[in-house]
Amino acid sequence: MNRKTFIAATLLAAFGASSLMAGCGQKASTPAEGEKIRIAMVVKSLGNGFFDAAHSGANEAAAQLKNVEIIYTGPTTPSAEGQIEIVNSLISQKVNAIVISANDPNALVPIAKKAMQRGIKVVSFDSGLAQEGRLMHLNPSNAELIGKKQLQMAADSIGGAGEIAILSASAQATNQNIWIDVMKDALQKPEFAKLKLVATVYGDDQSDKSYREAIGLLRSYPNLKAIIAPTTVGIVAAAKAVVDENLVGKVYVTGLGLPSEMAGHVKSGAVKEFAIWNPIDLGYAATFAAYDFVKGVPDAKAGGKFNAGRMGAIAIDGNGEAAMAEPFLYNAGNVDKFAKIF
Ligand code: RAM
Repeated sequence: MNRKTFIAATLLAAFGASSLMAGCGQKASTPAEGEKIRIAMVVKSLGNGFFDAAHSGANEAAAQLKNVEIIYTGPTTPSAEGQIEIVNSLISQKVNAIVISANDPNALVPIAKKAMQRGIKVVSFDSGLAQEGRLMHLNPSNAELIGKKQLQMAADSIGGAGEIAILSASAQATNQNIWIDVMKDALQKPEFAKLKLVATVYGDDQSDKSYREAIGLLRSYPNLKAIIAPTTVGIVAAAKAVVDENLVGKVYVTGLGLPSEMAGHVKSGAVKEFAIWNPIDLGYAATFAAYDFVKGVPDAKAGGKFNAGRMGAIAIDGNGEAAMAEPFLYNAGNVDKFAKIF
């Protein structure tokens, strides 16, 4: 080997080794002043209007924080496997933070831990990761409130008594399962004693599957009075099924929906009222939270707080959870006004 080829070979070996190291094991350090911060928002699935709204909130936060890039991503259908693959690739891309709405509280923990070991700040929002898989979880609101409000809306729609069914998102979704548990507990209480839960089915936050499941409920339970869909995808599909089966006025749909997607179904009469929090604010605040963790702000920890920009400071409890505002109720009186926003 002459001198030139020796130098080239040495350089190549050194480069190869360092790029290998970059790919596995090195810890991302706190970004220097002026360095671009890359925050990946990993949603349950793409094509869901709720997450599109959260994305616009993340972009708003990025514009205010300056020097922040949002990488918006998610699987095509809501599966933990799809999200694991995505997080793996975000680790190789060495993003600074991952803000995730998890399709499963536990299945994603090992990959989230791997990301954190590499210095990536992992924050869950909307649908949580188990505590050991994230630094913080941002709830849209109090779970108890969200669960009970949905039963209350169902009871209001059907005069307080009758058969009800739940059309949920995917069977492992952290957020929906927490709310369903709250509903099942509340059904044991005297105030909801006349509501009878006859079935819980899963539409996987896919319009076609949700629609088929809703049709199945309507045909299997002829005395059904209400369908509660604690998912913005499911509630639209259930309302369409009620209209298509000519059951408007006999079966009412309620749950969590986006005013922009629900206005027509309030007009058709399939839905009297539904609820939701502001998904734009949720994405906005989650992005601010991730930013504080990336910056190593001392208060950004369990028992502390984070700066949520135009929303002020938000407290983080001892379990690393934070919560935003109460869900808001929509009906014929206000749905058109909010339909213009989200
Ligand atoms: C769907 C998703 C999301 C949930 C909303 C209410 O868009 O399942 O996680 O928070 O509904």
